[in-house]
Amino acid sequence: MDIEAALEEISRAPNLDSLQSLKVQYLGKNGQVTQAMKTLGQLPPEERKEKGRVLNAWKQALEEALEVREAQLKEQALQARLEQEALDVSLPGYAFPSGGLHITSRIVLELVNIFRRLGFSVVEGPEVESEFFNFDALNMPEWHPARDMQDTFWVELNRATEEAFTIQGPFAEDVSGLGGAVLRTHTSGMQIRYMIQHTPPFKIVVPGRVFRYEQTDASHEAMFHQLEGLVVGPNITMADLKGAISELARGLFGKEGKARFQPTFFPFVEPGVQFAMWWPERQKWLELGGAGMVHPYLFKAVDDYRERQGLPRVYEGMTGWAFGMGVERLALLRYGIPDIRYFYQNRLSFLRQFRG
Ligand code: FA5
Repeated sequence: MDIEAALEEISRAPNLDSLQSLKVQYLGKNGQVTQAMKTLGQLPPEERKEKGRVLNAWKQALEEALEVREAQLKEQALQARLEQEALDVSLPGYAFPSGGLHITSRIVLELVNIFRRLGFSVVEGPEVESEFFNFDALNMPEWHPARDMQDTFWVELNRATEEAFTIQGPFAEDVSGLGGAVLRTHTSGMQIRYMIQHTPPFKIVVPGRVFRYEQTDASHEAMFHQLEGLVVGPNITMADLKGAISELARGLFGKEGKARFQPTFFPFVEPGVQFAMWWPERQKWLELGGAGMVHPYLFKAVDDYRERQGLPRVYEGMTGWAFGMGVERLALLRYGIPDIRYFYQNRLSFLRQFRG
């Protein structure tokens, strides 16, 4: 056996498998060195000693060479894997598209923030509303012609819808007194809900979605948003209402912003007005909503309800004003959007134009 050639072969073994076969070939049970060692016993003693020493030296040299090569090969394999799995942290990242607030949400926030600065609280109410809060308590009994102004989606009652429009907590009552369920046609029902649960004075705004069974067109949607305002206390006057709406106009349109009021009718206010705001940029008036002094009927309906709950009457001698405005209408006019139906078609090319 040529030990030099064997060591050379081991040092060049291309991979761990071939190294393993070399190990078997020389040092395995039937390997060349092992076999040679087995024949030592047949040799004469003086030869045996010398041959034994040589074979042991070979064995040791082979083992060392195998070990060195194995370490080299393992190191090479590790390097190859590290290179393959390397992560180049200097590569530019992927640009993930980022979302933004919907144009309606932005306007609602803007409106609500103006009122917050004026000391109003912001509250919200249920979208499934009872006939009582949406109509009756607002001085719109079933036979009242004003109900025709708001074509209504009726909701079939089940536990979930009942829970949605029942006043919770200490005010919970048998829903049978509240009539049928509707998708609220305006946010004005929250005037009643809030008054039932609170003692004046207070000032609130109520943003929210409302629904009407409408033939849609460029300025009418079946689902849109309103912002309701309600201020109640002793000696609240129409002048306060004009002041607040004018302040809103300035908040939205800057120093030149102003408001205009024209008489109109809503069953839940007396007197009633519709209001418009001056848009300085385009030099024109924008019709935005309705308002007026809270009708005494509402205070009576609320106190009657409270009395049925065993609560004191707190609205006698109070006055108040309320307003309700269309959020999308404001956006349409302010941004010159030609059609209200764009708002909820989820077309990104439209929505992206209003991302902040
Ligand atoms: C009301 O809903 C009254 N609740 C407002 C009110 C509140 C008056 C408090 C007095 C006191 P009206 O139906 O006019 O009123 O609607 C108010 C505003 O909602 C309208 O001026 C308009 O801006 C918007 N609006 C009404 N119908 C639609 C519709 N189909 N699509 C989009 N906006 C609408």
